[in-house]
Parts: sequence; structure tokens; C-alpha cells
Amino acid sequence: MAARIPLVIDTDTSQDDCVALLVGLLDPLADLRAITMVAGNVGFERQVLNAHLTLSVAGRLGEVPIHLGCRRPMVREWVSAENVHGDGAGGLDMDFDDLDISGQHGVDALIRLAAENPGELTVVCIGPLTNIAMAAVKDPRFVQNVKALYIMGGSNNARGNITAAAEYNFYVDPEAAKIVFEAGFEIVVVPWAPLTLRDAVFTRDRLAEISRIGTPLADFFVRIVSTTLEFDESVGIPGSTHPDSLTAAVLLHPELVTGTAQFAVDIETSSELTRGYSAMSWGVHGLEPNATVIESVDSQGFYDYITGLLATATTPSRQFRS
Ligand SMILES: [Ca+2]
Repeated sequence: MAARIPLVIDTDTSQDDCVALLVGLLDPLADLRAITMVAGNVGFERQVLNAHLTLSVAGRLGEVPIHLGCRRPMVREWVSAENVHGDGAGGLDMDFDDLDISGQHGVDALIRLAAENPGELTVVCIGPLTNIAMAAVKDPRFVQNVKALYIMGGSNNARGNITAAAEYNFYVDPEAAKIVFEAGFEIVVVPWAPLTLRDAVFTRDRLAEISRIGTPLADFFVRIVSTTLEFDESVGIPGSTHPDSLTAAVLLHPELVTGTAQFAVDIETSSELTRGYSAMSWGVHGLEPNATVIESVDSQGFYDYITGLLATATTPSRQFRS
């Protein structure tokens, strides 16, 4: 078997973030060293519960450290996406009496884990980039110690989701995103549009197939995506969207990627109208590229990969209440 890939998932855990965590927990190629939490989609405390739910359904509660990171963006007020995500877990609940949370702050955990094995750790960044920017600000060696950042965010000269111009993660903390893209990291970007909208949508037919799998993981998946599915359909997207799990998947399985290009990516921070807009220059503007942007993936291959993971038999650590 190929060598396992050491990674941390930096997440604002709701819906597809949970699926990305399952990728990190279940794929034999993944060596998930930690989960770091950042302010994003839903209330911070709820995100922590959602991560616990996910570890539980995978039968791995208590096995992967959860570090709490930044509780708000660097400069701006936090902006919720609860209108899209609800509680982020489709109303699932369980006994949370003894939360399993590491004492070390998420930013310090990122710095430490990267420094322990310089050049080996990849961070899958599927929330606002606050923790990553703060780590780079606190310890500039973090930039060199990290092997790569796989970032879900932005839109490649295409539509936004929270505004006409901006994708949510970059909109919420545009200053953090700007710092990260200017810091010198090795960066791979999975943009929300057009990539996710074309190649990572699970239609109701696909979701029905998944619900027939019958494992605890498949049941969990169908339940947690229900809220975003309804929102996505209400705005004309023909299914649930999976940018976060796609980001984790392409790290472990680059064979899923069918098209990439080098871009100079910069983030708008001074305009109100286009706050968080990701300007992606494709090489004709005299700018030095700072990121590899994924332009297309094997959509069926990605779906098959996720359904394969969901067919894994697990014994949940705790029973859900719903
Ligand atoms: Ca996310």
C-alpha cells in the first residue's frame, strides 16, 4: 500500500465538513493527526458537537484530537451560514456529557504538528482561513513546515454563494484568506464554482442510492445533508454540494483530478460590494502564480469513492438521538 498521508483537517464542522472528516477517518491512505476548529458555518459550540457526532458514527470517538481554534474572524464580525446549514447535522444529537477536547489551542496545534515533521503535514482547510493565517502570523516557520494547504474556497472567475462575488469561506474572513495566499504556502485550491457546481453535486437519485446502502455511515450522510439539500434546490442546484469532502478526496486521490492550472490568487478586502472575492489570474496579467487551482474532477469517480467509504461497516461509539 502507498504511504499514508499525514494531515490535519481545519474545519467549521457542518454537513459536508462532516463528510470530509469521514474521508480523513476512513480512507486507509489518510493519517488524520488532528481536527482543528474555526469559526464558520454554524455556532462554534455546535460545530464542536458536529465533529463529535462524526467521530462517533465512524466508531472513532476519542481517537483523534479536536483542538478549538479561533472563535471569530481576524478583523470582522462573524457571519453565520445557519440559513443554509441549520445546525449542520440534520437535527442529529447524542449524549455530549463528556466532550473530548484537547487543551491546546488549534493555532498552536497546527504550528506544533507541522514543526514535528517539517515538510510532511498537509492541512485540508475547509472553513474560513483564520486559524491558518494566525498560525502563519504567530510563527512564520509554519509556512515552510507545512507541506501544502488544500483549500476549499473562492470561485474561479465564476459565481459566489454568499454574495454575487464571494464564496462563504473567503467572505467571512477575507483578511485571513489574503494573508494565506500572500504567505508563500504551497497551495491547492478547490473552488466552489464552477468546479463544485458541475462535478460534486449529488442528485436525489444518488442520495436515494446512498440511503439504500444501509450502513450507519450512509444513514448519517443522508441525514446530515438534508438541510443543505433543501437550500441548494431552492437556489436551483440539482442536489447536495460536496466541496469539502472533494478537497480531502483529491489530496488522497489525485487521480480524481482531471484538470488543473496555475493561478495568481488574491482576495478582495477593501470593497464592500466584492468583499472576499477571489481574483484568479490565469497567467496573462504578468502576475506570479501562487496556487494550483483544480478546474475539473472525475465526477462519477468522486461519487463512487464517497459511496465506497459510506459502505464501510462501523460500530458507532455512541447511539444517536434524533
Ligand atoms: Ca466547511
